[in-house]
Amino acid sequence: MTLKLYSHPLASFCHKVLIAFYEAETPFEPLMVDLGDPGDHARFLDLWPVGKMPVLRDEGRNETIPEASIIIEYLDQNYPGVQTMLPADPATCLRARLWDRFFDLYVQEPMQKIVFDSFRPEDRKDKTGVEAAEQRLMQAYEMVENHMKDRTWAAGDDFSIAECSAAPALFFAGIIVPFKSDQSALRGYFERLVDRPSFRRVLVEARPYFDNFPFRDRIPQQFLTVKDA
Ligand SMILES: N[C@@H](CCC(=O)N[C@@H](CS)C(=O)NCC(=O)O)C(=O)O
Repeated sequence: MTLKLYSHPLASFCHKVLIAFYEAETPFEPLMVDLGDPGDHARFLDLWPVGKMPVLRDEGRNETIPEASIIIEYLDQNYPGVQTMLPADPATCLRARLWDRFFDLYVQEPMQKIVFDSFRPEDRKDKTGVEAAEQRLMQAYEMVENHMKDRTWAAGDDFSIAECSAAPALFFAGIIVPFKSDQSALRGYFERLVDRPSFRRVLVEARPYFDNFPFRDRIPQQFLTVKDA
């Protein structure tokens, strides 16, 4: 297998790339990285000293590609499958890339901040930082609500890199800071994401690891029994 994806089934940034692989139906070999295991961690740092997953290793082209968005673009350029994630039309592509950045920076990052803070001992907790992250999530939800009022997908008519980012970001963030009951466009968008077979598959693969998620008790029942489409 020429494409190896260093990843973990519970990691939200890995979900983003897995969705792109499943949409494109591109074959690859998933290599699970346990950052809690010192040996695994050291080997992973050799590959990408930043130490963040996912990382793609393309043996055929002798390339190592980090960063989820860049991996998705690399796959589109070099291994286009049945569904491309970067729209061909430049204006639509720019919009897709904007919403990809939006979901990474303003949903994934604050969500990660809250998750990582939950692992800290009581006397090292960053209450102010967590409150700011919660505010950022609520602001982001309202922006998605306004943007998605008359849209199916964030950048246009087709599922794109924006949805690869949106699905895991909204999944984990929505568990921690729930969407408001009147945010119907956001809720509808999230339901479409969850119905997408590529993301359903990702959730099925993540389910055995849900116990490692610190907000496990808040995961809605529907996701504890999620099945492949
Ligand atoms: N900017 C990176 C972020 C990746 C990221 O934060 N990955 C998490 C897993 S979802 C990770 O590896 N965390 C380990 C750490 O921060 O030590 C990307 O887009 O790929």
